[in-house]
Amino acid sequence: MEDVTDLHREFDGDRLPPGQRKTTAFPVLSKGETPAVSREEWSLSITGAVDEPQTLSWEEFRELPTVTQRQDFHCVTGWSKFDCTFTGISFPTLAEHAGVTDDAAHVLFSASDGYTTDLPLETCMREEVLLTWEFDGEPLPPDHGGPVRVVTPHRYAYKGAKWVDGIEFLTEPALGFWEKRGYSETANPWNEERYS
Ligand SMILES: Nc1nc2c(c(=O)[nH]1)N[C@H]1C(S)=C(S)[C@@H](COP(=O)(O)O)O[C@H]1N2
Ligand SMILES: [Mo]
Repeated sequence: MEDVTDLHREFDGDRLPPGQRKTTAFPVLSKGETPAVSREEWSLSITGAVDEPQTLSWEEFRELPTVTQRQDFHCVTGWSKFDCTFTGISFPTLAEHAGVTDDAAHVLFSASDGYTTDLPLETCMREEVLLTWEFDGEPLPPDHGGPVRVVTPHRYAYKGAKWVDGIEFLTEPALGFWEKRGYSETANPWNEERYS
């Protein structure tokens, strides 16, 4: 298993980012109800600045190479959970499969509850940005984003869309659900980029 719990070094920070407290619980933070989506019903649409827009079924998605990583999880409301084990497909693997075009600069993730979040493409093109379906060896629980969610251990967790069902490659930045409501577009926990 890959261990990426040391990525804080890249940001010259402690493992526990400033203003965070460690929790062993895994709180649920959702803007609304947990949507009921089975693996069979789930699909992922990939659109925008790509060679060929496509929609992957669960089976097609699962044909891509997978990784298992140990990661930390930092919520902007102030809690951090260490040593989460996630299995999934890395964002660079997915981007390569999609054939991202040269003019792509941002990525807008969307989810079945209407949630959206945006990140620069280069912030997504990291091996630790995962589309994950397994937490600590078990199927990802619905409340935590199952069947498939995104995790962004180098950014506050609101950058990781639970119940992800769409990835749009953009040539310009966009504002997602929390970014429209004053949360940071960059969201680096080691710089305490909480609000914009
Ligand atoms: N689709 C969707 N993704 C989401 C959210 C949401 O409301 N809807 N909340 C975000 C926020 S603010 C956080 S902190 C994390 C929480 O993940 P958890 O509920 O698994 O702890 O999911 C993020 N992803
Ligand atoms: Mo959050």
